[in-house]
Amino acid sequence: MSAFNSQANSQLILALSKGRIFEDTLPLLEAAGIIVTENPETSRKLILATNDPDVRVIIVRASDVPTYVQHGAADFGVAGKDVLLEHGGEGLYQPIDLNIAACRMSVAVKAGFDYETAVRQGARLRVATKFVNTAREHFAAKGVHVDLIKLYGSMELAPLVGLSDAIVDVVSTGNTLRANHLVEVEEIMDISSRLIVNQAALKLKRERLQPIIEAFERASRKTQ
Ligand code: PRT
Ligand code: MG
Repeated sequence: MSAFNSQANSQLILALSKGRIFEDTLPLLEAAGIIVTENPETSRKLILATNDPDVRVIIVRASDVPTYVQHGAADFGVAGKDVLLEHGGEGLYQPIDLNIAACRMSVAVKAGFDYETAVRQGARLRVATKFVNTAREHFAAKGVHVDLIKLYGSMELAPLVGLSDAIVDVVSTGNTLRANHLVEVEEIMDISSRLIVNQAALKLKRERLQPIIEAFERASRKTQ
């Protein structure tokens, strides 16, 4: 069996995205006695070593984390609820909300756009978003007809150039919306990141994974 085969029972691979999720996960890893010894911001490596020769971290796009874990290419990972709702959660065990990378999913429009009237009049609303599943469900539950426009980033631009009437995006400080003259007109849900575990790995590697899950749980409770 190759050293990289994640089914080797003592080897663990953790999938993280660079930036806020990586940074907010470091203290949780430390609580489990795991120190990442390389920095993804300065290294070009996509597989990072830790102080534990059996534990490695892979760096992937935030929206790819559930895919790596679902297929067992990573044993566990950390992903936002926004990303998990789009992925669907198939093949994933989600034992804990880590309460990190907190934000909210909201509807925003250009300042001056009369959202209430547009919704009430029942005209089709053009909504640009990366989160098409969440947006579809939100507007369907309200009985609002929407044309969804799938984007992969910079949603804030869409209403400014007439691509859409509204956007559905995650917001934390609201600075990006304000800088682009957009206003939040509806909050869809609170978002935070969860620990996700491959269902087969949970059974085959329980001895290694369980103490880490418990340490994450204790540490994330403390920071709440
Ligand atoms: O950047 P990339 O396209 O690779 O993917 P990503 O944006 O999904 O990844 P990343 O690392 O930026 O975010 C990872 C996770 O962090 C998301 O899935 C969310 O669950 C969570 N999170 C928390 C956020 C934010 N806060 C956040 N503010 N994700 C994105 N943002 C963006 C937002 O899209 C907007 O463009 O930051 C901008 C708004 O920030 P404010 O502070 O100006 O409101
Ligand atoms: Mg981003």
